[in-house]
Amino acid sequence: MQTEPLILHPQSQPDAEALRRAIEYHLRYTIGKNVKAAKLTDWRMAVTRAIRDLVIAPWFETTERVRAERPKRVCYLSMEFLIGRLLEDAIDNLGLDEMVREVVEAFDVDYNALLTDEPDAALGNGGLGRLAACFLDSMSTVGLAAHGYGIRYNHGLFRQSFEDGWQTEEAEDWLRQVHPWEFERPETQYRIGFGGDVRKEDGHRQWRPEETVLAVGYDTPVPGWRGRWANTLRLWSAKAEREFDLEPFNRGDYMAAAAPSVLAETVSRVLYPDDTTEQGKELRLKQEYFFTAASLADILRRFLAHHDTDVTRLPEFIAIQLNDTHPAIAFPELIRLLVDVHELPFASAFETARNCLHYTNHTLLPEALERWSTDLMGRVLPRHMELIDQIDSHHAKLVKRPASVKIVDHGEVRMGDLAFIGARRVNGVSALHTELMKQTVFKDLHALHPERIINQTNGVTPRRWLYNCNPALRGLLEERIGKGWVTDLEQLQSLAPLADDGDFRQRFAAAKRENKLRLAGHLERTLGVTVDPEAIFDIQIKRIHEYKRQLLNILETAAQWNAIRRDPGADWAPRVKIFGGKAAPGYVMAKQIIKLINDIGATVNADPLMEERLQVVYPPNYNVSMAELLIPAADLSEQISTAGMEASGTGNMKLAMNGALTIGTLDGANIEIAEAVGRDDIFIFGLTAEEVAAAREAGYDPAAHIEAEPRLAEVLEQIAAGVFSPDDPQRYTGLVDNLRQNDWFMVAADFTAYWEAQRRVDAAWRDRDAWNRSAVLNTAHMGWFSSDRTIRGYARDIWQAEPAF
Ligand code: 26Q
Repeated sequence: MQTEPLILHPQSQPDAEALRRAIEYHLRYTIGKNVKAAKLTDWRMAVTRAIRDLVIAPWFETTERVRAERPKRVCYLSMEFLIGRLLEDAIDNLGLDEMVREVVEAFDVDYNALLTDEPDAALGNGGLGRLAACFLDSMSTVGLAAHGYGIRYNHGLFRQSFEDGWQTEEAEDWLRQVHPWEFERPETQYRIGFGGDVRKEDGHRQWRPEETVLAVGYDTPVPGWRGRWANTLRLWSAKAEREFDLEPFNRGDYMAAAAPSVLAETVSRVLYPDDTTEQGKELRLKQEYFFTAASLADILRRFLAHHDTDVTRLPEFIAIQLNDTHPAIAFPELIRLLVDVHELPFASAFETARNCLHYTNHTLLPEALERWSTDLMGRVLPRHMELIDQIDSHHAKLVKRPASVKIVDHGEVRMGDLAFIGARRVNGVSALHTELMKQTVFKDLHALHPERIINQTNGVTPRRWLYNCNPALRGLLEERIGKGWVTDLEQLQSLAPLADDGDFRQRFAAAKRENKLRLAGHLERTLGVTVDPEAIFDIQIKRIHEYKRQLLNILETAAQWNAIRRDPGADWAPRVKIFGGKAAPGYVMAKQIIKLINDIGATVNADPLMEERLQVVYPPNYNVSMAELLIPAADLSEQISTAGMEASGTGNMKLAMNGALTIGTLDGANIEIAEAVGRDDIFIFGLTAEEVAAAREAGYDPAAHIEAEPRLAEVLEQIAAGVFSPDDPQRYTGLVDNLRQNDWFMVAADFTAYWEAQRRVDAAWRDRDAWNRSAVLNTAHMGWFSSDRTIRGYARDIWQAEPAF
């Protein structure tokens, strides 16, 4: 047997025999198994190593090219990267899917099982983390010199299961097995300090931390399309300076012996599972500072080594993007490095830092805006607390600001204001969201700095979210419009005329059907649930949040159950309502909503009258991989947030791109999607953001709406009476009272409009050919929502960086 390591270049496609040898080589020498003894995971590891070898050459070439040409570098700092699986993505990227399948099957290994054996890298909560992952893909595909920086959590987002319909959480454990994509960089270590005090030494203020933790870098190559370019994702892991104490060990006190490493390593142990702020948690602040400080130290080291010794030139070579306020401590930290280490005057440090930094805002929800008490900040980061005060007064000197503008207020540091003041550009993530930023949370700051806020509407990577997850549609597209769309998604436009071609519509519908059957098979295997592929697959997948209004969806489902029972003979459009999503473990109302969906679902599903009419399915543990299965199978996409509250949404884009029709409010990027696909091919309903604000202003009262809508009144009475929870009739008293008396998210106000929009959906479904035409047009008009477009926008308007392609 030939046992040479395989080092192939993607531009010279490997042949099947070389690939076979490479896999066998890795199985033997990297994994230490022979063909007879190898288990599925061993095979997966061996295949992964063989594929990883293929991205090494482009990775090194990119590094060389960037060294030589010195383009401006982009550093994307994000507390979350919700990546999902990497193997299939890499194989598809390199164009090797058929060959790898063949080779793997020749070893008598199930290829699909091998791909799904990989655990998801779930280092994020939802939209913000997934956006960061799409951006990594796009930055490599358009050829930007970029680094992602984040945290290598030992435990990603928790695993969700349902016990008697209630959410329970279990620790996620993706690093139990070796993560075969990463390279540990033990030589890339930085010492990160916490606590202590600040002293004056030879005229300089110097921070003496009380505690230090090492940040160790782990690099994952991020290949762009066809391996033309590859950037790096560098994740930091916390390590103790002193692993372990011998003295207590010798005494037999093993716990005390291990204490130093247990404490230090806690910093990167687990992702906070809350997608709004979990206010005031000391460990969270330490995580934020830990990865931000390590990333800045890394950026500065590289700049000094390769560019210049004049740190004021940093902004010419480096653009740093802050993904929300989580890394906003970067502003005082960079000033600290420039003033305390490089001895720049404060004003010059302020300007230098500000010219490097850019901040993306992802939410207007007041409870999600980060604030830290000055006590905590002063205790954990005493020098930064001083600098924040100095930043605040310096800003006051620079502009004539009203008294309302201050970073430190009522004993709290407002991180949004800190990030705004420290950034050269601030961006929102959809047109509406950016407007609302100007009118609400950043009104005063916007008046002082009117050029600073700009919009960059989100996008999603068409590689993962169309090409890879939807092979059926991919095949059809390749046949009719070629492959150029994969890196130039606007080419989907040329599908538009085909919407009028009956044969094409049939083929498009057949691809959708294939995806629905694939999902049906999965639900059967994993849950034992049978779904009818002829029904409308009506899908709402996202974190469970009151503003996202899963409640509106499930209340309408219950109303439909009532209506069908009253008139089972009517011509009902059959539906399968599919929900997916996790609730933050401490979010009591969200967990109640999950239970209510499961309770109503159980009642509906047990009713023989609902057969072939209505069904509710809620598979547990929604994650990136499940999204890849659900999205291509969706007929209807639920995007029904209270207008003004969803910053953008990105699931809305993935679903429409895959030919689902949207039922949605005029919120976030839904507005831009509606403009792109046209009002005839989308179901828009409900209050606008302005109307929501006006209704609240006028003293909104849900009671009037409930009274005017007997369908809703009936459902609320049923829930309150325990119809769906006979084992505990009082279960939803609080939930129903809240809807009747308060209803901050305006479920009652939008219920009738939603019900009517759903009946328009039913009617549209009856003319299947017209539906299919709309579906084609949705895909055809979604090209603008590629994250390649978004990234080119950031490069042009924010970073002033030049993509290579
Ligand atoms: C902060 C501090 C402490 C604990 C948790 C957090 C935290 C973590 C995650 C706060 C917010 C998040 C995530 C926010 C998020 O995902 N926002 C979504 O961002 C998407 C990408 O821009 C948008 O499409 C969504 O509309 C927005 O909700």
